[in-house]
Amino acid sequence: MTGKSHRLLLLLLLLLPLFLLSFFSGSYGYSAEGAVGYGYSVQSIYSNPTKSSLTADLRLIQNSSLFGTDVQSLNLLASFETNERLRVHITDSNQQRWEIPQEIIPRQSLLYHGYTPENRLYRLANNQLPLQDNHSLSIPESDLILTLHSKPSFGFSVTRRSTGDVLFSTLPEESNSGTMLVFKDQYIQISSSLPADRSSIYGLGEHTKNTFRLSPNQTLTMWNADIASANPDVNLYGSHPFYIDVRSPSSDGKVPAGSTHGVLLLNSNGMDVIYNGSRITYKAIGGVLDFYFFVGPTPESVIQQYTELIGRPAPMPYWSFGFHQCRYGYKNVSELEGVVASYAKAGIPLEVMWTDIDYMDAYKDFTLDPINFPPDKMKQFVDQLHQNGQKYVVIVDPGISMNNTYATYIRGMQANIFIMRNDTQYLGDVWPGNVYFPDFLNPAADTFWAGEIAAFHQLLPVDGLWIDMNEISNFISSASFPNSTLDDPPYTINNAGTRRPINEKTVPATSLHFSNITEYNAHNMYGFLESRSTNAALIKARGKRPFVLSRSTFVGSGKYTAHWTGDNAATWNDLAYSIPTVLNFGLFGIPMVGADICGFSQNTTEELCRRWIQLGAFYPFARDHSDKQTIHQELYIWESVTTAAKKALGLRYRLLPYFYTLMHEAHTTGTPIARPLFFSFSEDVKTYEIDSQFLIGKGVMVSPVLKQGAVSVNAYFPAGNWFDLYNYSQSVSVTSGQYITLEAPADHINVHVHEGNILAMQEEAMTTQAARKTGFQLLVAIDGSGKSTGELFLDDGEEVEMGGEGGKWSFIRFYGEAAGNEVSVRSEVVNGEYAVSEKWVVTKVTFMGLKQINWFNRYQLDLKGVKLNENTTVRVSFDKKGGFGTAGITGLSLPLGKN
Ligand code: MIG
Repeated sequence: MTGKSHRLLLLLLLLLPLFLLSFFSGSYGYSAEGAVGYGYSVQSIYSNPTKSSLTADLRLIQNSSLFGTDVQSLNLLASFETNERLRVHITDSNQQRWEIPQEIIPRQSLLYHGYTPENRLYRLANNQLPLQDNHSLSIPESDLILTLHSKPSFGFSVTRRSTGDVLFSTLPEESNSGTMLVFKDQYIQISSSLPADRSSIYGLGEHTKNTFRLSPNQTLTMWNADIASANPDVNLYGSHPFYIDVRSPSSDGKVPAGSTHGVLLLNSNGMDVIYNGSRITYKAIGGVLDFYFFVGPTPESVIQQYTELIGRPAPMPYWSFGFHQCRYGYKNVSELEGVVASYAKAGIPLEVMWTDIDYMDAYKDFTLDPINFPPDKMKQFVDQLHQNGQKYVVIVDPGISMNNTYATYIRGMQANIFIMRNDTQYLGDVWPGNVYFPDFLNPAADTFWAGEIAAFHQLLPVDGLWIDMNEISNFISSASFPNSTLDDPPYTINNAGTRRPINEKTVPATSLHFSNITEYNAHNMYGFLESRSTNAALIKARGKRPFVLSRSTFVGSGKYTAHWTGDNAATWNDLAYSIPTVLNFGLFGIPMVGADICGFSQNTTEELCRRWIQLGAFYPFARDHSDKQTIHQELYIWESVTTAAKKALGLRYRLLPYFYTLMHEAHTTGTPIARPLFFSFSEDVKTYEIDSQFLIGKGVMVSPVLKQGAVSVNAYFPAGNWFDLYNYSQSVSVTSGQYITLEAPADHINVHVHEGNILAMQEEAMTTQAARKTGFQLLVAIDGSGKSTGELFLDDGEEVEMGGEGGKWSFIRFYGEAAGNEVSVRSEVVNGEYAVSEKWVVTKVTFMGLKQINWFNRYQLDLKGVKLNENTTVRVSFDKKGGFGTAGITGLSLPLGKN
């Protein structure tokens, strides 16, 4: 190549990004540059005999040149898979395309049969005008209606029957080619209009966002990447092409506030999702269109319906709800021992000690550094932790060091389970240097992985595994194959926010997995597959409920793993942004989630760390973690942090039975542990924008301080009476939603319980094991109508199944009532034997929210049916300000296992 052409090439390369930028900057306005597609016409429609599904043939209207050749004919299949779930699947009618394998996310198979001529609804005769009428699919049992439209070209809409609300509509606008269906091998575009003024959209991860509700004019890219979560608005470690749409009321009053549906595009390929308020546009670079619409109509029911499809969240062991301490850079066993001892000395509960890659010998998985973390000392250390009732978790990275003296590597080669490229193992570069990556699509890789984990567990009885770098993260970027449209696809997704090539710092798209599945297609699923494999391996090795923490996730990962939000920074913004991310993962079916408490990168400060542990104490997953170059940030380092941590974690530990019961609820129904306010108060449209507060379960609201220097917090209180969990006689009562300024001195975080809830709490302790031995205390917050309810799930905390058949567990429902001069709480027990055998008892009952009745007169108290003993005391107090009475009865010993 001559110098001149070199320069020309360089110039072109420099101009290309500019060109691309200008090209894609409009969210869907391609008209100036030429159409990206001209849409499809509807050729025929068949309904199946049961009338719960239909198929349609679509034919391309006109070829377009951008992003490759158009697929000429498409087949659409729509079906009501359940009364709550409508699926719309569109693919090439002549050729099999990549779809997520059934064994990865099991789902109903597509029924492309039974569509006989008698069932033909419509057929376009030769040279006829396109279909004039719209054709609908509906079943009486479902509130969803699907309508196929044909003008100006094919589109479909999904409507809620009961309200007439259009939920999703891909009807193209004639003047706007960005709204046409485009279906090419490597570019699929579909766009739905949205009622901008009534739609609140949440989800579409993984991204760090400064708000939980998505604000208009943004591109949400999905391509798993090792990009620090401290970077807002760019694609991060996981991909979740799922959103929920919470609707505000329609002006005609037909749509009630909070009417919610969910939309999943089940597609593992890289994509951009463009949201601009009145439109959502998908641009996927492969796969098929496989939409699932979840009818709701509540936020909670949408997530139940979503997780019914993708898999319910894995049960997490009881201990994992304790506090975790980690750091990148712990030097040796003695340092670990020192940290554990310092926590004990400071009186801060520490449940789980962690170690990052430092423990390994030259960063080789399943090895121990012989000098700093030698096997004998490590074994002693872990045994000691176990004797203390504490746990130990270590990190494992996917890259296996390419090293002929390394047994794991040799076994991996023998099993032939590494990802390939160009007929040889793909060579990446991560911590150990040269590495090969296990291909978790290969069943033999599961066997290999299970073997390695079992052997390591023999060496060191770890309690869980932390799987990092599984995007896959790679320190090098390998060159593209010449003219490969996989390595360099025609449409460039907005990777890293800079349209960086998809191959950068990962395994190249032309790499091959088991049965020749390309990395191009499987990329976003790697972390999911590793989680699944690790989960199974831990069950095999330990025979107990596994704990896996994965950085990379995909649709359905919650079935196998917990998640942390990755590399945040020790900044006040990162503190605040952790709430939207935690809430999003609840929507994604991964309820066990938390951010690195006190911040990962950059030096934290005493004040930030103090506020962070106050918030972090209420993350479902509560772990302090920091980067190697930063100052230490264990909670005992600063006195004020110690004090705040004890207070916040103290309440968390008292709430452990509540967290664990929520875990059970999440596992059985999918409902998140940490929830946005609108999950309980969807009729209150003001809650749709709240993301500096959240709920634990139905009725515990956390209102953290997120601003430097603040000693008060302006917290939103939905209607009703709220009781301060640190001071039961303090209540906030609002007849409609309202902001209230609360005091938040250095050591304090505001946590309130809403009327109508019963919390089964225990006492605080240094470990979850010790806390589980304390008496139960029922906190009964009576609501305006004199009622309240609560639940409690109990098992040993680590049997593999949670609440399974024949398992050793108890489930208790509590019902509180206040009427006239009487208050009561009673329980209904399922499987009471287990709780009885554990001798769990209620030692205290506190009623809150009692109306002004004659509580002053102690002598009128008659504890009907309550067996008193000499320890029983009754304390009744009345909060004159709020006008509510509190009655506490202590010294009880009521067996939990009995009604
Ligand atoms: O290249 O293992 O997100 O939590 O401390 C960085 C070292 C690798 C990234 C993880 C972080 C962890 C770090 N890891």
